[in-house]
Amino acid sequence: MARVEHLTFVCTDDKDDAGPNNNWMAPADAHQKIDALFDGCMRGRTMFVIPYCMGPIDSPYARMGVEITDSAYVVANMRMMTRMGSAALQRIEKDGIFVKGLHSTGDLDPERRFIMHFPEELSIKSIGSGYGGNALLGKKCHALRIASYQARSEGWLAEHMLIVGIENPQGDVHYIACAFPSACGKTNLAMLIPPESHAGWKVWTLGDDIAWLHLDDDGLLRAVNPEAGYFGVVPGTNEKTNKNAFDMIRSNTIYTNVATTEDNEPWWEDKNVGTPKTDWQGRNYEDNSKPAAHPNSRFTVSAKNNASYSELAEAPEGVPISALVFGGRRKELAPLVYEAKNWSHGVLVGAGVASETTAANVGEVGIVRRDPMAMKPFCGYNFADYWDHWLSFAQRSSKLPRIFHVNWFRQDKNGKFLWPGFGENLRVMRWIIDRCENQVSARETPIGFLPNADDIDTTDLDISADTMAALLSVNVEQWQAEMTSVGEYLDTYGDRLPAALKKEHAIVVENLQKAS
Ligand code: OXD
Ligand code: MN
Repeated sequence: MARVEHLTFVCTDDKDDAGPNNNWMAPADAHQKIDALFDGCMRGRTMFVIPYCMGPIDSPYARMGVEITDSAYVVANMRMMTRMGSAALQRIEKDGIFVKGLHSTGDLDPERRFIMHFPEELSIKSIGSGYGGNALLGKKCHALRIASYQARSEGWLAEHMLIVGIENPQGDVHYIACAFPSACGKTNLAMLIPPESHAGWKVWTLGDDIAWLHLDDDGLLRAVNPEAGYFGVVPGTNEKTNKNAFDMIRSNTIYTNVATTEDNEPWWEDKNVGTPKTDWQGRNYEDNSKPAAHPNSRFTVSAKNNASYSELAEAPEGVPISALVFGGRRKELAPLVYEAKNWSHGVLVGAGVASETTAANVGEVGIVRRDPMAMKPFCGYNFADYWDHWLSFAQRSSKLPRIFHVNWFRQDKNGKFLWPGFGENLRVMRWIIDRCENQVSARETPIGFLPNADDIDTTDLDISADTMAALLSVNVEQWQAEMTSVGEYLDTYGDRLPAALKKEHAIVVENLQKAS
């Protein structure tokens, strides 16, 4: 029902290349261990061979893979989530290079389960789990862990980011890529429906989970979405929270771990239609104290089902990115939005991302953990080297996008959300665009640039000036504690930590000290 980080390994020759952010095993030991589990595991089953392409089929940025699996469920999902089949096979024949993936559901015993990555061999072996993130090898395993490793040596970035196009009433479109940890609303933001107060605005979805970012010949950062579908969290999806998604999953959709109604319709918490008869495990649903659908139940659907799907999602050259946005789920501390002072500071902002854990991973929910660039579970190499790679972009282009941080999840003392979220997040995205176009000034604070009180449009929104002030405040003492914690975290990367990142950290600490 979820990713299993404790059973997920990056197997590089040198342990330090995997870094403290990954579980590591020597490649030979890992092969031996997992091959023993694979031995005979498909006997009596059907073996499927899936050639697939990540990215538009004719894009220079697209990458190929072949997944071998004994799960028809995986085949059906990969058919929606990737460009799979003969076109991919032809491109593999042409390119001659592809990621090799081997998957079996095995006996589903958690004691006999591993998800292992061999970035130096461009291969993946996964056994014992049928969960999307562990079994659809094109997604997290290939498009993030293996691709991030390749991207470093080839000079690009593979990121856990949605890509969205925001069109103003004059028809200008800005493309923005946002990295939020799992189950923090990436799919909702990627498919946002402008509120009634925003007549004439349109939002176009390019991707809801992964972005591959390349510098083009002019120094612009361009993004393609390697995926062709969405594997989204179902609970909470309804007419109000995400109408595009709600409409999109009415047909040709695979539901995983949802409850069902008497008529065998899928049901989930906050669907607001129908009543569950059977829970996600197929039991009669009687105990109302527990959710009927698993909190990480999912839909899989082709991107073409989405009414807001952008045609440019198929463009081989991708789209130019105006802004990169990091975010997390934080009850307190992080303001609604702020802008990094420059690219290197933005890398520090990304490295300091933290979020309360969700049901997308096995383990306790609601604990704050560091999730740099929302890539903690997905970076296929040492984070210290990854930050160094991010920092290096400043030497390669003077046209890099600006970097921002958002937090939709601030709460008051009673646990009530301060910001309405969902479609209203467009108001924050507008400020981000205004900043990129040099249309508004901003308030300089020790942690970055914050909006002036009037620059976030709150027309028709039932929100008081005090609440806005709380959302846009920087509590120096709390931030000092935060920066101490960020510093301690960064120090766990030892000598490999880039000096430039340490310097950025020291600058923020000093600015906070001056302000206190
Ligand atoms: C996902 C995740 O499934 O991030 O996209 O867990
Ligand atoms: Mn994700």
